[in-house]
Amino acid sequence: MAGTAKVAILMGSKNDLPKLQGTVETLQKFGVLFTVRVMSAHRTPEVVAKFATDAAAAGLQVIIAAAGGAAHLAGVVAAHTTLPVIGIPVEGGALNGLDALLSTVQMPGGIAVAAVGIGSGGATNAALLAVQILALQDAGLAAKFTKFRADQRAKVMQADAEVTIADTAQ
Ligand code: RP5
Repeated sequence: MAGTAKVAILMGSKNDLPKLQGTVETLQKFGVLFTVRVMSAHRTPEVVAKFATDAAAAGLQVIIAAAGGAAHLAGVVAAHTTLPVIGIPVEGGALNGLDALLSTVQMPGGIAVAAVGIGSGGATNAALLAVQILALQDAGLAAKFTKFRADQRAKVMQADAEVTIADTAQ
């Protein structure tokens, strides 16, 4: 996307990309400018360190880091920046993402990573959380987020009206 990216979506492997569809689509839906990069905390550690160190000066405001297995990408990124870092544990591998979830969420005190859940819900929520962070200083984005919540509520109310069966108790 043209312009200055506010959010970076980092992933440890190109193989993670299909799992991040919700992240990409949600940021696009809100009109948030972002960049997408593949970099690995263990395969290209120097690239990760440089990217995270330079991120704030490059105009980024939130970093989303997705990784599977013994997922340390989000933690390593957080160690090299004061920007908020959101970690997505990627589903897959021998433990189906449970290893990534624990690696991402169990950061020792002192370096924070905001961990979302495994799966498509987590991928979408990472973007929503990034939007909420950016919206603190962007009234237009805050209005879009408020409308998103209202629309979501209306859909549930509509579904309730469609499926509700009147009390059959006599
Ligand atoms: C992690 O290891 C990546 O984030 C990926 O989820 C996992 C496996 O990577 P590949 O072997 O598929 O490249 O670093």
